[in-house]
Amino acid sequence: MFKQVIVKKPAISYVNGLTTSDLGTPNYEMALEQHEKYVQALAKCGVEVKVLLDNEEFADSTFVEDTAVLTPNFAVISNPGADSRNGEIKEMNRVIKEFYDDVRYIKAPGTLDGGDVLQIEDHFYIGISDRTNIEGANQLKQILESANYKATIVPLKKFFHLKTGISYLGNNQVVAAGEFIDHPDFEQYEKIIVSPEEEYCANCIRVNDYVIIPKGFEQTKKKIHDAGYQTIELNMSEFQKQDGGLSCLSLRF
Ligand code: CIR
Repeated sequence: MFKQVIVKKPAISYVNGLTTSDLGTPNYEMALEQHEKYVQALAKCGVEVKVLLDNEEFADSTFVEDTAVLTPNFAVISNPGADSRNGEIKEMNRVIKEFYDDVRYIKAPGTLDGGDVLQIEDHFYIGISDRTNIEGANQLKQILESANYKATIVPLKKFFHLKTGISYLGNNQVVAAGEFIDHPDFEQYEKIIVSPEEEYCANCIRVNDYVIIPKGFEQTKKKIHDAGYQTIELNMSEFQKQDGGLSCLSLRF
């Protein structure tokens, strides 16, 4: 069960944030509206939502997931791999300390984005990407293993972040796309397979009794329903334009 979620309102500068997509510039008003609906969906899932104020200095800071990795007993403040985002951790460190007494840190030369970390029960998978390097991944692995979690490092081939291509629903089931469909590290999990046209839907979030999915991916939605889950669909168009998905917009704990 998740009880608490942290999100951050997009700033006007959001439209000038980092992206590799060619989907165009986000519409700020629409992004705000979509963000509000995201907050409402989380509330419907029964969590308390802490909404942080927007910060013009950090265009990508609405993607709070990248700044921390949270476990029931301790938090790890990440060290985001993009220079323009690294300063986001200063505020998040203060916020996280309101919730956690035990806070650890990923330190340079290690870099790590929370989007590269997927928790499946007591096993954490840590992607090596353009944002997370081997030093950062190893630091997190050591922190987790010292707390008796399992940790596996997964070098990524194509996906931006690990969780861009795989999500955990619970009950040993993952939603997987692209390189994760046949990946040996995930072979023990039952898979809901996402077709190449619906790849964006591989990033979805199970929050208590619901799976929140992006709107417009009918095949994957049906597969998730057929697996027995209730879904909430959200239009994510303005976040997809900046390489962001559903998981990126929150820290859930
Ligand atoms: C970035 O490039 O950092 C943002 N535009 C997107 C971050 C997405 N975050 C995530 O997948 N966890």
